[in-house]
Amino acid sequence: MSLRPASTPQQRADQVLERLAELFEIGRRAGTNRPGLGEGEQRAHDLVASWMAEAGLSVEVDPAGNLIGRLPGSDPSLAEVWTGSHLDTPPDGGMFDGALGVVAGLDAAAAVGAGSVRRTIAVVAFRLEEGCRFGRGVFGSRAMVGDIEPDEGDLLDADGVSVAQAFAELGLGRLPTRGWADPKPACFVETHIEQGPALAAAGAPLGVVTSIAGMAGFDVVFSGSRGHAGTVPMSLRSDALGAAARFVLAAHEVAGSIPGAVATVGRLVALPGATNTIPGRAELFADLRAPDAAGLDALVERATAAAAEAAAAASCTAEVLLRWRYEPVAMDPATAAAVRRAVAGLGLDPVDLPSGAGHDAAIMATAGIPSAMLFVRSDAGGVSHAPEESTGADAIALCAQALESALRELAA
Ligand code: HGY
Ligand code: MN
Ligand code: MN
Repeated sequence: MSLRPASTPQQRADQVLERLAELFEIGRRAGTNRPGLGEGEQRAHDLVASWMAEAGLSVEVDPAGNLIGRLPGSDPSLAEVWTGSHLDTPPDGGMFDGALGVVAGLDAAAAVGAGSVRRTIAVVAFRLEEGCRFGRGVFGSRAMVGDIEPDEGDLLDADGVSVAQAFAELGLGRLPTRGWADPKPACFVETHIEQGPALAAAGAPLGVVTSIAGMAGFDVVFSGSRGHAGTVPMSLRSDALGAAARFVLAAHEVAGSIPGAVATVGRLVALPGATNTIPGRAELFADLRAPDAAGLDALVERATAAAAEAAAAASCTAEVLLRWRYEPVAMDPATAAAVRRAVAGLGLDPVDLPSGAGHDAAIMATAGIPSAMLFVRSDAGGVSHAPEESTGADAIALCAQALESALRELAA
């Protein structure tokens, strides 16, 4: 959809929503399917690159395949102001997760206009933010700040395709081995749908993020004894799925006992997967999160102990493999204050809130780039990572204006 010169807040909101709807149709089934480093993400990058070019931004694809559109400021010697998010999605994802931050960022940059502020404004679409395809995400932002593990290219998806292979198949060459966010941007502002119920409960269309939760991801393998479903007495079984089931419930209980902590097992495989065979092996991935470091430590420690206890109770063994861990990180007070002023400038009471979801902003902040997040109210009970994810045109219109004024102040 070509760029109409949208001027009124409503016209801008309409254009943002039209673009999000166009992106939503890429890989559309119940929701949108744009797995990171996949064909759908690439189509989204190509579409947004065309919108950036139409808006007069210079377009670059960096060594990690991140898309960066730049609106020149009047003083190119100054560190840039960055905004953006990601364009990949979980399976059957919603219209707004990630894409809102990129499309609203482009809208706000275009509203600011070239040369009207001193600092160049860059709109960034980070590659492979979602961890669901390869078991680890925030790839583009981590690559940019030099935080890619040496063996990360070997991570496989469910079809046995590696990160390195998917990266090469998109024509992106070889995985980058060192960071390049140098000179570092002056700051980064990520706009994102809240993905929770807090803003709707507060009757607020916009929120300002205070901090982003810490999280740890584990592969857990339970090993028992495969056997005939009909001939092995219950007292003699080592049922690996039985151990895994105990672990899942124990992990939920541990998380429920730690303030703000959550534990999710979204993928569990019982092998050999035959209906009349006792599973000798069960493989699962545990996603553990907590708002603070002490909570995360307690959650990881107690969930790890729960795996051993669950295995022993089912006469099995457990192997717990840490795949990644990101510490909780605070948003930069000065950058967040600019976002808060922009929200207040619309006559709204800025609502401060933490983020339970992970974001590229966490990687940027941890790398020392002053970062902030503007949250947009989620409707439908805050549902996300699902086709029902939604917000209202009112919140989009206010988000566009708030982001524009925050960028004007930060890039002045
Ligand atoms: O998992 C997350 O929090 C984000 O959606 N990648
Ligand atoms: Mn997500
Ligand atoms: Mn996201």
